[in-house]
Order: sequence, then structure tokens, then C-alpha cells
Amino acid sequence: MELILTEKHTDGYSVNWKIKETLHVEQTKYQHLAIVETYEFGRALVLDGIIQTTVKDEYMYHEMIALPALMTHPNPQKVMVIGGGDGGTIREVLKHPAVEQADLIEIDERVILACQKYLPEISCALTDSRVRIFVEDGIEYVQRHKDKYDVILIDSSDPIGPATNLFHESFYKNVYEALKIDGIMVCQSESPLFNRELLGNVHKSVKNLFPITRTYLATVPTYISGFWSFTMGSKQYDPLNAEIPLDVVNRLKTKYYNADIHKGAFVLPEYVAELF
Ligand code: AG3
Repeated sequence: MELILTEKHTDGYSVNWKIKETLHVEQTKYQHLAIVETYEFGRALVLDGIIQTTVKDEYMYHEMIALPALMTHPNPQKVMVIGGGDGGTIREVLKHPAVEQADLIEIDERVILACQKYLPEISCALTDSRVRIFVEDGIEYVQRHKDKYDVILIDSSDPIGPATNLFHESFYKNVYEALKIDGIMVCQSESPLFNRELLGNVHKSVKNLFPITRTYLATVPTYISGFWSFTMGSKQYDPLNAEIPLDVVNRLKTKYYNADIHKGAFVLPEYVAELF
């Protein structure tokens, strides 16, 4: 029997994944959660029917949500990751030698537990002694923390289901306040082709709050359109003028990010630049 996962992106566009094995399926309090073994991309985390990350290309997304901000900040000691229960973003954060504390705020504990069981190469860093895990709504967590973090990364799922409110300006305002005076935030801001209005709105909301706002792109083959956007809000440091510490970068053991990618990612094609 052939097992196919049909990932529905729009009414007119779906992607079919041939599945070797379904390792885990459950309806959690917040969403439908599955871990499957695909033929082309290895194991994958699927939330509400949408592929969140696969073993084959996860590093592209996780390096690129984390490292541009960490390399722009001269001394990122305290970092918060909102969402990202699979642990991939935390793994990248911990590569930076300055990081002393990395807090993961994930609303759905079932995601963390399933990824720890079935996706060890992604979730491995969650047991590091610098990591604190809070199973809580990120919206409430940021409200209670002021002037505490150097970098905050918002590794959410799409703006439907449990992540909807993570794309609102009122939330970014609380993120702004949870950051120290020279803090930096990055959120994943969806596909520059399929979520154009959303990306335009995210950029505008971040710009209303942060003096420096930069959207950048990375290829993530398993996400709709192949290109993915990230939006950075920074209180002081501009990623375009960052003095990237080459000695640190060269020791990171990355597979995507390097000092040239850091610069190149912020160069936007016209169809994206026109949104801002
Ligand atoms: N978070 C972003 C996944 C977005 C996928 N959306 C889509 N293909 N429409 C991934 C979490 C990985 N840590």
C-alpha cells in the first residue's frame, strides 16, 4: 500500500509526500501533530497538516532564523525562542560561544516530547544545561519579562491555529519591551510569494516599533515557494553593518550560513522589496 500525505497550501495548490512510515499521530490540546518518515526528505514534523521541518533541509531554516541576529549582536548572552518546540532553533543558538542562557517558550509540550523521541538530530540541544524550557503561551510569557533578553527569535507555525496572535503588532511591542536596550528580534515571516500581505504587515508592524527593520530571505525547499522570509527588528545594531566575527563564524560548523550569506540574505529581489 502506498502512503501519501497531501499537504494543502491553497485551494489550487497541494504537495504530495510519499510516506515510508507514520511514526506518531495525535490530536493535542492545540493542534494535530504527526511525525512521518518521508522518502525524499527523511523524518518530518507535521502540524495541522503542514510540514514544519524535515531532517534533510531543517538546517537551512534553523541556521537562518538564528545566526544572522546572533552574529549581529556583539554579545548575545540571553536568548529567548518562542515556539520552535522541535529544538532546531535552540540548537543553532547554542552554537554561539557567548550564549549563557537559552529559554524555549513553547505552548504545546506534546511537540517537544514527540520531537525528542523521533527527531533527535533536531531536538538534541534541548537537554543542554544552558536551556530552560517553559511550556507556556509565548504571548503571556513576554508580557511578564521586561529588559531581559539580548535576542528573541519567534519560530512560529503559520498564522492560523495556535500561532495566529504571534503575527500581531501588540505582541511585537511586548517582544520589544522584553529586549534589553540593544536587543534584536527575528520572526519567521512566511512565504514572500504566497503570504505577501502578511509579510508586508509584519514588516510594517516591526518598523513601527524598532529603529532598524530588515527582512531577509533563505531557501527552504520544503516550504511553499522554496524561499522563506524572516524579519528582524533591532534597537541598535544594523545587520548590514555588522562586524561579523569571522573566527566565531568559522567555528560554527554551519551548512548554510556564512559571512557572505549574512550579507547576501538581506539583498531582496524586486518582488519582495516592493512590499516595504
Ligand atoms: N516554523 C515555520 C514553518 C512554516 C511552514 N509553513 C508552510 N510551509 N506554509 C517551522 C518550525 C521549525 N522549527
